[in-house]
Amino acid sequence: MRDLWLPDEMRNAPLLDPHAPAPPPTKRYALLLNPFYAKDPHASFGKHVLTPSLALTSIAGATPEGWTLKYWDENLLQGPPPLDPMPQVVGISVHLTFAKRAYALAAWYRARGAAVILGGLHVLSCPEEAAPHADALAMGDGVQLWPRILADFEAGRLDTRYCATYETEYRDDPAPRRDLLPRESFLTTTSMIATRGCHNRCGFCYLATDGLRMPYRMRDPEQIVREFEADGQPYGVFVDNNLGSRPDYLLKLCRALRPIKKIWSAAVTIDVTDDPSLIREMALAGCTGVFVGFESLADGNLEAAHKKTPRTEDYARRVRILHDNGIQVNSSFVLGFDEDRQDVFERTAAWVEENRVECSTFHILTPYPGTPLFRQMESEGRILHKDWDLYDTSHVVFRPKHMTPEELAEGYSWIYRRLFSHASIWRRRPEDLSAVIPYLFMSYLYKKSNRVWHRLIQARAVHAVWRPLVEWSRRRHLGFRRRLESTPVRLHLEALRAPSLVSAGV
Ligand code: B12
Ligand code: SF4
Repeated sequence: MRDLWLPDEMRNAPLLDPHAPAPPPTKRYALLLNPFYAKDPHASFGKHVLTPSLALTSIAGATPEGWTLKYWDENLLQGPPPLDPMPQVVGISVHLTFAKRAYALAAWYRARGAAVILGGLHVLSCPEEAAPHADALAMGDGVQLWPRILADFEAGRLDTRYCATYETEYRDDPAPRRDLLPRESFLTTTSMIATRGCHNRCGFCYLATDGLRMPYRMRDPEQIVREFEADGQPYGVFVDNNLGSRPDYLLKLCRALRPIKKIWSAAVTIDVTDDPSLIREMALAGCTGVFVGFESLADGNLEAAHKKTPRTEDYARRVRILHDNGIQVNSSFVLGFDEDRQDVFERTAAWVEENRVECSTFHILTPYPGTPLFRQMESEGRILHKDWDLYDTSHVVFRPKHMTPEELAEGYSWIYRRLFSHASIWRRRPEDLSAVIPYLFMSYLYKKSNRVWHRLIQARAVHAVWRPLVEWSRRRHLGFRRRLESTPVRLHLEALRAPSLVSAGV
């Protein structure tokens, strides 16, 4: 595979000095940590700083009064997390790809007298592995558990495991504490989540993990509007697994968002286009881009993964419905399914270009522990190793059926090179000439500027540089909306296309 530029700070976590001195823990002071993970040099380094995860800010919202909190995300390249003042409790979010780092951080703080609580997806999938590294595990919804954990800690009766389901009334959850985030480090701090769960249960998705019960839950649209307004940003990102799982809910949400005149993007499945009038409502509510998990262009792969989705031959028409409403598409594909042969890379790239899909994200098929896919691969003896650091969807960790692991890795590298190339960016430019310049601008800034991203992140200048561009996109979108409102619903709207942040992969 070709050697791509990856500076040391993005490849290796900051050093944790084993001898670093620390004062005694400060009472009722908790540190919330998002651990480092190595970045994929094929993709944009901007990805992490577009919008933060809501895991820690959500539990922060549920913190009992009297506690002081600090938020630290190691991926913002500001060095190791602080030891002074020394927290009494450290809460760490654990995903598969940074589990090892989370355990190292846990050991560092425990050695200095802090109690460590581990929570997050990986703790739920692999509790036995995580347990020795923590004073307590939070399994499942941390918003329910965090106040209980802190209360038990204060009372000196901390348990080793706390389990929660996702079955409480979602509307009763407090709003996430976005005020704790370093605003200057993210393009937007307004990550939002309106729903939890998904109507699908694809065999490769973490939602299919054994024992994970995540029924579909929704917040009131008015709560979302209030959160969006309160954070004061022009652009928000919905981090829901699938904002379109319940079209009736999405319609209500769009109607509530429309008056605030902000722009947003969200992940949806392509069946959201079953009703084109819903897509128009999304556009009128400020949606400028969607992230769509197409996963594969082979129906057999999707059937084997149990993904309920329209036939792949209909994907192009559906992309057009989104485009006609000024909504740009970031298409997400998984490579290495059992029907994929060596031509999958070329065919997928050609489809993306032919349909002028503005941005694409690729993932090497990765069997997450606890999922049906993992069980299948393990029973077939196809798992190559269990080094979770490499389960990041940019490394091959299983033996593909019709390729060698090396061929899959090279194909993944090739397709990113091709889609991030000058020629491909140009081929996919919008048909509407007035949208070409903004599209090119955003594409180059996102896809071809990793050296710039590296500097911006280190200098904490991401927000300052992007904010004017985001505001400009919002204004252009408002102009587009006015024209859309005055256009009969069934008219072909191609000429009205507005640029969006999705051309930048947002
Ligand atoms: C935002 C996001 C990102 C952001 C930020 C990631 C980050 N770590 O900071 C970006 C874009 C950078 C990103 C990148 C990637 N991501 Co991502 N991402 C998400 C997304 C869309 C939202 C996360 C979120 O905010 N959820 C909402 C919060 C409230 O829910 P939660 O995280 O489950 O947290 C709750 C509990 O788990 C618990 N909890 C969590 N932490 C803690 C800690 C404590 C102390 C306690 C008490 C409780 C607790 O309480 C929380 C409240 O209920 C999720 C999908 C999703 N909707 O969850 C995928 C998801 C987490 N990502 C995923 C993947 C695969 C990736 C990538 C590997 C993909 C890629 N190749 O680029 C990379 C690698 C990054 C990495 N290693 O994390 C997978 C993870 C699968 C797994 N088994 O680990 C997910 C689940 C998507 C999916 N459906 O497959 N991602
Ligand atoms: S549609 Fe997406 S979020 Fe839903 S189960 Fe499948 S992969 Fe997971």
